[in-house]
Amino acid sequence: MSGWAAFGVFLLLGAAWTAAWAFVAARSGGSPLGYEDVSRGAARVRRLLATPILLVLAVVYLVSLRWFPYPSFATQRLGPPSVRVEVRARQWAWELSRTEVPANQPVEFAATAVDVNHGFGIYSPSGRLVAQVQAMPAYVNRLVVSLPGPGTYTIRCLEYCGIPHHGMAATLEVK
Ligand SMILES: [Cu+2]
Repeated sequence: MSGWAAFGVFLLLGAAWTAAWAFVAARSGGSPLGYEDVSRGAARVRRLLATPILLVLAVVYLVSLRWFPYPSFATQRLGPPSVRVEVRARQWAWELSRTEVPANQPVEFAATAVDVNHGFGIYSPSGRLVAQVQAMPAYVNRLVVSLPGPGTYTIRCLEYCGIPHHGMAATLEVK
C-alpha cells in the first residue's frame, strides 16, 4: 500500500470514528444514568463480546501460526535450509561464515555473540527490515528465512550495545 493510500484509509477511519462519537454525543441528552445502571450495562456488553472476541483471536492465532518466525514453522513453510551462515556478533562488528547466499531459498542464520546482546537485523537493498533475531552470548539463535531477491543486503545491529553501535553493519550479497 502506498503512503497516500494508507493516509486515505487513515482519514476515512478517522472520519468514521469521529462521526460515531459525534452521533453518541448528540444522542446523549437527558439526565445522566446512575452508576449501577451504567455498570450493569457494561457488564452485559462485556459478556456479549468476550466469547466472539476470544474465538476470533483463537482463529487468527491458529491461522497465522505458519508465519511464525521460529525455525520449526519457517522450515515447514519454506523447506529445509539449503545454506547455513554462522553469525558472530561482537562490539562492534559482525563475523559471518559466508557473505553470499542464494535468493529465494531457505537460508539458516545461526546467530550468537561473544560479548553482550546484539540484534541481528537483515535489511533489503531498499532499506526494509526483512528478518531479525537476537544474538546473545552463550546461546545460538536460529533464524530460517528466504531472502526475496538479488542485491546487497545490509546487516545492522538492533540492540544498543555501546557508543559505536550505530556503525555496527555488514553486507550480505544475495544472488
Ligand atoms: Cu548494537
